[in-house]
Amino acid sequence: MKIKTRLGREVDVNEDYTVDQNWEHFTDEEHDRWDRLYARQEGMLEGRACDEFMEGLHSLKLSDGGIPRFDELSARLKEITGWTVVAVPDLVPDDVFFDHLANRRFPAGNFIRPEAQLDYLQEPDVFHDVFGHVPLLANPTFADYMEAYGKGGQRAAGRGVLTNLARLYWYTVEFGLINTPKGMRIYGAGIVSSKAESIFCLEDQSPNRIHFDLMRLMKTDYRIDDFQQTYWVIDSFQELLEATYQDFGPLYDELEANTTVYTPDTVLETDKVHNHGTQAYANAGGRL
Ligand code: HBI
Ligand code: FE
Repeated sequence: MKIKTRLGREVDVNEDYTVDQNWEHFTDEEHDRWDRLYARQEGMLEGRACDEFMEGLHSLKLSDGGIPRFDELSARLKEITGWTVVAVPDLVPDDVFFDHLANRRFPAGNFIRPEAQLDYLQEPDVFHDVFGHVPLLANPTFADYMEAYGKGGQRAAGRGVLTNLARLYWYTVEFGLINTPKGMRIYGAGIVSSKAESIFCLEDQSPNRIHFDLMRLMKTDYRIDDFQQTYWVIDSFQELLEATYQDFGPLYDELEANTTVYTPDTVLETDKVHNHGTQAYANAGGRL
């Protein structure tokens, strides 16, 4: 079927919104851009990203020269955790996205950011999706969590609580931090694929760093246009997986009964706080 991407391009996609990666369509310049982004970020993440991420990055050979071939990458990943990577032109509808995750397929954007937007773009491109998301899919516990999220998404959509569940994805899969014996580390894909946020999230005094709390987090708004004002910290991927291995039905009942929404900078008495942020960055106008 034909769809229109958010950038207005018309493309032919399969029923599940996938396309052939058609690796040959990338230019030498685009492969070179991947290599430069990879080298820059790999250096940045030494001592900042968690070991599980770095192990996945290296075992999947994401720097074999240019943008990875999805067929080869999928073959490697499938051996480890049963996940595969499929190409999509753009953001896909929520139900389609959840169906892919529930079946251990990760949809990755089939384009790379333009040179002028090397540091920041809002659309998920192949660097964000593959460099950012795929390494942790080689970790068995995180791999199970992502599948559980896809299945949960299908149920949440039916109950009209997708906004709440989307916050869980955002604050963990995209922007999560993890406490390790070596110190606080990054695991969120939105951070590991961003040079500036890799430093900001760990070293800046502005943002809150608060211990992961499922209900608290599902009531908290997030920012899509700038660095986060709050990062949520887990102790282990097991903690994350266990939080999702429960019936969310009663949680959704409570969210319907109590519709409080916290702003992204809120700190409560009951929060387990690692860093009570100054919010100096956001108060100064952030990116603007
Ligand atoms: N589509 N390709 C793609 N990538 C995403 O991360 C994505 C998506 N569609 C929907 C979506 N994310 C979110 O709305 C869900 O997490 C709720
Ligand atoms: Fe993402």
